Amino acid sequence: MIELYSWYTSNGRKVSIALEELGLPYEIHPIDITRGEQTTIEFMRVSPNGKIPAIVDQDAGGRTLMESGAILLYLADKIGRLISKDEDQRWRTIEWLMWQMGGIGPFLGQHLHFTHYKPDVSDYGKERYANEARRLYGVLDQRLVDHEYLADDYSIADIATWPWIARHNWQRIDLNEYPHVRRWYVAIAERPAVQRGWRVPENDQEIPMPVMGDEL
Ligand SMILES: N[C@@H](CCC(=O)N[C@@H](CS)C(=O)NCC(=O)O)C(=O)O
Repeated sequence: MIELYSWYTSNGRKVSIALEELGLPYEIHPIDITRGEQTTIEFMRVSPNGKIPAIVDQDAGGRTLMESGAILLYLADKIGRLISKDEDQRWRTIEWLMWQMGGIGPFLGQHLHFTHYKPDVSDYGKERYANEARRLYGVLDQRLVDHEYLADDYSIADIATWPWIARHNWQRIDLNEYPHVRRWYVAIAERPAVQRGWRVPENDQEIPMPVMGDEL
């Protein structure tokens, strides 16, 4: 049994989606980050950085893990799915997973901060992170021109990236400008495991769907 400490955010949803995809039994411990529950001593024993998501694997002697990228790799390796056994493909998956962890997550996070949450504090911040957000969407679109998924087969790299793209509305990004991202985004949104993972911990948010313009 995996114990999952999480909240319904882009980083949190990566892990609930992966657990649903892998069919691993888990118990959810909601950590309401809007009420500061991530800073309790009890939670920080599991996640010393004081951020969700984190897990405890009771089948592995109570092993704790923080950082969504590490958790996704751990879960994929534990079950032997969502990451290829082929060496080239395994490294391709890790490459795009790290691109998400170092690019999409931090920079779309800052972009959301300046554009969605605090639109009046800094024009410089707004412009800087909007430019980087558009650049990253362009990189993703380019990768998906001739790859169905980031590392060819659906993998933890897609699972890490998709919940951030699910906030395209808040990021004021029109997915019709990135047709390959839109195709990939919709395909993943339709997966039942993704829909289940989206609802963890229990919440009534709908998965945002792009306004469908011309089909590819
Ligand atoms: N690099 C971390 C980032 C985790 C993170 O930023 N989590 C956010 C929610 S999406 C959080 O816990 N925020 C609470 C806080 O910053 O106090 C990961 O990928 O796990």
